[in-house]
Amino acid sequence: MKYFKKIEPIKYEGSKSTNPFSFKYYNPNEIILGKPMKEHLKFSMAYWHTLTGSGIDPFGSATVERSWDDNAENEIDKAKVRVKVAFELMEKLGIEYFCFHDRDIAPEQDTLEETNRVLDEIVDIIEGEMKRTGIKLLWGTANLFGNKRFVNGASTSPNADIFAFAAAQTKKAMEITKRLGGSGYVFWGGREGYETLLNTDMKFELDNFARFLHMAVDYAKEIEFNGQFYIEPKPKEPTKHQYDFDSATVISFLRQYGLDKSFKLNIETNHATLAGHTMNHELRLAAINDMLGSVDANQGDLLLGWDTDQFPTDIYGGVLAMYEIIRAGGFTTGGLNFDAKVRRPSFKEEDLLIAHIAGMDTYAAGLRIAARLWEDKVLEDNLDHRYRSFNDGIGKKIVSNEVGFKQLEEYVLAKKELNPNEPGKQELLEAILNQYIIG
Ligand code: XLS
Ligand code: NI
Ligand code: NI
Repeated sequence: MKYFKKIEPIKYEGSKSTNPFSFKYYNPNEIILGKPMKEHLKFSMAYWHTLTGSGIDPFGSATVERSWDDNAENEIDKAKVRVKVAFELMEKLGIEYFCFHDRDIAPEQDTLEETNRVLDEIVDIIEGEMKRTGIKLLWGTANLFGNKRFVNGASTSPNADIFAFAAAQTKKAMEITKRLGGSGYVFWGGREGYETLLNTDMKFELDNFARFLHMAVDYAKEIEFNGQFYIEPKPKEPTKHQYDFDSATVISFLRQYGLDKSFKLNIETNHATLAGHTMNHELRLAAINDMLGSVDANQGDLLLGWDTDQFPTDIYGGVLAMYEIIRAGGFTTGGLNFDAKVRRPSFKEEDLLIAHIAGMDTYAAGLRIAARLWEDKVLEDNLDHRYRSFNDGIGKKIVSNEVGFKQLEEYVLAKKELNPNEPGKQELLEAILNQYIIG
């Protein structure tokens, strides 16, 4: 314990506490809906933003102050120190999971062989820290977008050698994920998309993308990696059009290529925003298709059109997301991964703690409120009432597939007057939701 010496492990102090280094709503072992809060929420730290985020933006250089980086002699030493920092930070916060890309934990070297050797060295240290602390790997992934070789995509690149390189890199990332006992592996199509159709064979690229994923499924079987595969939808950025646009697009792609039994979705709030959807829409769509896997918990700025990856502080979104997760029966292999970075002016080391506390409290409060909504059956009772005309009579015949157009025409002609429509009660439900939120 040496990088955050001045900060005690973060404790739950309740909503009246004025201590910035305390949880106001997250009380890890408090039982909600029959299980501890920490099991509902399964918080995870994103290694890339937290350990490698520098505060750089298109207009300015790094801003963050990180004493551990300054004291390291070279990039490999830096990577080694960061492992210790990461685990100390998670211990202080009581975060029990983390996620990483291969290139966040270890810097790329001149050859793939050398890169993998350095990667193994860092994985050794991570494995030791996992044993020491009991912290687990939620998912691993490969960075197939940062290096300039991926300028035209990875598995959708027009260059077969790049496809091959992406496969080799993914193979290794799957191996280290297995070695670290990861409960999942994410495919986020970093540059799997296109800038202009003038130079793009869309069908060929999509076929290749599916070929790549089938190879991954085959290799997982071969090495007995039993973790869950996820696809993380995102509509745009870095390419103008990303193939994994949103939940609906990904689900239909997986079905078309016979991959739907092997994948679930990792849904990110900011990506939902960019796709023009709410997060709860994306979660519901995944859930009703039995594909709700994991969540990248962050938020975007509605006034900006890019992936700002802010820590989630929007309570309304937190409630509705947790409601969908409860409704879907909770996480199994997945969790809430803070794919979020501190703002550029939040450059102090302690800001890393403050930001995570804010995100954890937002989802913890969201869980508390969503659990009450769920227990009181506020929305579910309204649904039962709203769709009750399908419980008997002609409605029942429709849902049990007993009638077709001819019988329905006969029914209408005989009936003369249709049952009246009822109001949707949107404002009432929104007002009730406010009552639950404000208390
Ligand atoms: C980028 C993605 C990325 C994935 C992992 O927008 O959110 O961080 O979660 O590759
Ligand atoms: Ni993400
Ligand atoms: Ni993102």
